[in-house]
Amino acid sequence: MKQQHISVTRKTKETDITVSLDLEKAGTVSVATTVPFFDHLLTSLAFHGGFSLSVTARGDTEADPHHLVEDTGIVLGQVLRKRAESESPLQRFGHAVIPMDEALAEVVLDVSGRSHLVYVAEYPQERCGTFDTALIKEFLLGLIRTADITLHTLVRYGENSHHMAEALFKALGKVLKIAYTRSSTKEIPSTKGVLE
Ligand SMILES: [Mn+2]
Repeated sequence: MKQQHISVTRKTKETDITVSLDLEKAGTVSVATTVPFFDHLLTSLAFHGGFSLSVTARGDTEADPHHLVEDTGIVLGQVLRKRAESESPLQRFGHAVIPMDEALAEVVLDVSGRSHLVYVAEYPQERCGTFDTALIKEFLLGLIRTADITLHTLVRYGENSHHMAEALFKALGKVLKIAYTRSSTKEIPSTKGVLE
């Protein structure tokens, strides 16, 4: 049964987050997390990935948006996990290299069934507006742990943290679209014949 539109809500004492994704339908992007630069990054992710994404997130951001950003990664990962289950076999692999002015970001994804993150980025400015660039890794860790994916994210260079982070999210959007598209073959893309 083809399940194109996937929605997950997760509520804890710290956050209340709903993520809805339709990878086949481009153009409907609505992101409201109460953290403006995070909204900007997630909007870029979906817009340049060419898919529909809705994110609403509320949480204990008064002191620090850490929980909210990490938990949004967790819920997006849960959505992607459902996508992998409903659309098997997937293309599985994706790769994108995206520039933004002086910055260059490369993202490589394997929907492997195993959680692994390689993250290389040295931001020259610690913050984009009020957003701490250290939270990007927390988002990615939340994502890979629940999606069960192998993700390599490399910001190769750049002089402006905003450009570097945005290039990374654009590349991630493109890669999600590629890897989570259903394969035209019926074969599971593994020599083991199974992805788990
Ligand atoms: Mn921007």
